[in-house]
Amino acid sequence: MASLEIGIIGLPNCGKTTIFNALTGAGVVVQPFAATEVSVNTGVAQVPDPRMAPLATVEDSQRLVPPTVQLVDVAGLQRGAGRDGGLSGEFLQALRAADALIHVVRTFEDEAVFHVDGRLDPAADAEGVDLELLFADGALVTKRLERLERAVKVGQKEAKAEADLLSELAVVLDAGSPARDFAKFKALPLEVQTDLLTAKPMMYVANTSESGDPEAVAALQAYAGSAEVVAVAGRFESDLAEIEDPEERSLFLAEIGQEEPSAPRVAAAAFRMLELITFFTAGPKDVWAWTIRQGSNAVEAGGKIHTDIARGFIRAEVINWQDLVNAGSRAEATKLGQLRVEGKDYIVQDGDVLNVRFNV
Ligand SMILES: Nc1nc2c(ncn2[C@@H]2O[C@H](COP(=O)(O)OP(=O)(O)OP(=O)(O)O)[C@@H](O)[C@H]2O)c(=O)[nH]1
Ligand SMILES: [Mg+2]
Repeated sequence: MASLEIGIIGLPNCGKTTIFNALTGAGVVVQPFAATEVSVNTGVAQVPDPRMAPLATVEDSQRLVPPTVQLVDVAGLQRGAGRDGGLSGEFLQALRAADALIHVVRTFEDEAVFHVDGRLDPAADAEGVDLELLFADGALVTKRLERLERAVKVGQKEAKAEADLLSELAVVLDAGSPARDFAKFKALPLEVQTDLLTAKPMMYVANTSESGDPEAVAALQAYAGSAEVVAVAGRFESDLAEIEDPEERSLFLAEIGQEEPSAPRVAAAAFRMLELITFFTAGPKDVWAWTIRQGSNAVEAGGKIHTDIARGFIRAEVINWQDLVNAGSRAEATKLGQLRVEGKDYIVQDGDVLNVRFNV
């Protein structure tokens, strides 16, 4: 899997670029007005993992290599933008390439910041954007059906089969359900599966004031149902990202009662929705965090590190990161019987520290 790509969507001026900056520390200029032109910021966010530092202490490692996620920040989704094939090409392309979406919803109150509807209603805002995504998918299905029409008329079986599927999907979308709820989704052509925006895993980020806006966040969660909602004090944290001194940062964070920046919480939620887990390799050189799909076996995990490791896989020595940290050293953990030897079929667990033996 190439580097994970997450698209950031939301109404104009809800704070997408601010959240992007908070998560990437990229320092992209934010606009106090609703920008209408399409612009796409791309940045790489390191995903700090609090398990890495204690591992580095045990292994006396010189550096930490956290996983990274590519974030794509697009201009605000205007109401009606998804209708009549309205979403512009660059915008759609950027979103369709994404593996998942972060939907930013404004919960902060600030008279000085323009809101497209002049009022604060997080659930309605979220629903409005979700509707535009549905419209965009509806337009995609319609276009594809039109293109298939001729082939269907002359009796091409494959075209007919796809057209039937698409017509069923159109009914689902018209009823207001996302494409991910379509029972026959997996039967759709692959490129359709990836292009459908409402099929992408999506989580919400509430862009809050420093107070955390508990009521507005609860309202958004009520709308979001089982989807995750993570609250981030966007402006505060994007200012925080510019402070370099760690001690000063801690003091700043303590002001809003947080121990650490929100990036790890957002990342953890994103990993959950994408069904990804993290395993580690650790030694004197570095502690490295690797991201793999839930349910991957030891060979697949090894392949993530290097293709040679998958090819020449012999066995993996495995220990849970907490057990290793508690034991204080590999030698001690071995004495305690916590270091296991596993074969190819071992299903790697989140938080495993792996040492893969292989020959080439
Ligand atoms: N008070 C307050 N203002 C914020 C917060 N987050 C963003 N803003 C302000 O809201 C305005 C818009 O923020 P952006 O991050 O540019 O919003 P955007 O969603 O990227 O906007 P477009 O790209 O134009 O759609 C800026 O003036 C920000 O400073 C916040 O948490 N609190
Ligand atoms: Mg922006």
